[in-house]
Amino acid sequence: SGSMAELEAQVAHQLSKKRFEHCLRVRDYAQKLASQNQIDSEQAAVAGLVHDYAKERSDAEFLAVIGAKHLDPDLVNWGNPVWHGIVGAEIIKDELGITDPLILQAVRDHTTGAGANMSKLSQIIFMADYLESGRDFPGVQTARTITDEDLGQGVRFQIIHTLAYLAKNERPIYPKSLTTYNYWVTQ
Ligand code: DGI
Ligand code: FE
Ligand code: FE
Ligand code: FE
Repeated sequence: SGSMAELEAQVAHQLSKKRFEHCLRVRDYAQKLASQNQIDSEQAAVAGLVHDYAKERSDAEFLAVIGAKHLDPDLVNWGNPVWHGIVGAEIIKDELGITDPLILQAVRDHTTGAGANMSKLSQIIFMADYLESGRDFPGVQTARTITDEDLGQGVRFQIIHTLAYLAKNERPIYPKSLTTYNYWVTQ
């Protein structure tokens, strides 16, 4: 076990073709951002490839893992968008044997960020998920340019726009997303 090809096959087996291809594009974009930011390309590749590994699991499975691993009890009040990274990291650890704490934390942080506590690898996966070559939203090219200039300014751009989107659509905002906004908005 342990080769990139084997990991790729394991991820492919758990996801729709469409979501697997997104994971391959996130891996590629994460490697590009890693080289621009002097971060280990292999860690970025693995984290990017596996970041959505648990996205297609049932709510029942996430709830079981929250209980079995004694994760924050408030997590039961959220849903797949919040669970697939934070709870998904536990599933990745158990099923894929990934133990690198930086990789697991980057998976946990990939949807909501983590305020002041984001490693460069977490920032890279957060941005690669948003900017991978298949993404096409108004402003994506601006966001890519900003992120090429300054990774942290990319994180700032994304969290500002995501929070505005969630509020406009009357979606609940996970506290960690707010913490990320409050930290990065002043950067
Ligand atoms: O898994 P992906 O679709 O590739 O992307 P993602 O993990 O960044 O985001 C998944 C979804 O989570 C996306 O529709 C936006 C949503 N999201 C991000 N932050 C929050 C959130 N949803 C809620 N309810 N609250 C949040 O704070
Ligand atoms: Fe995701
Ligand atoms: Fe994201
Ligand atoms: Fe993703």
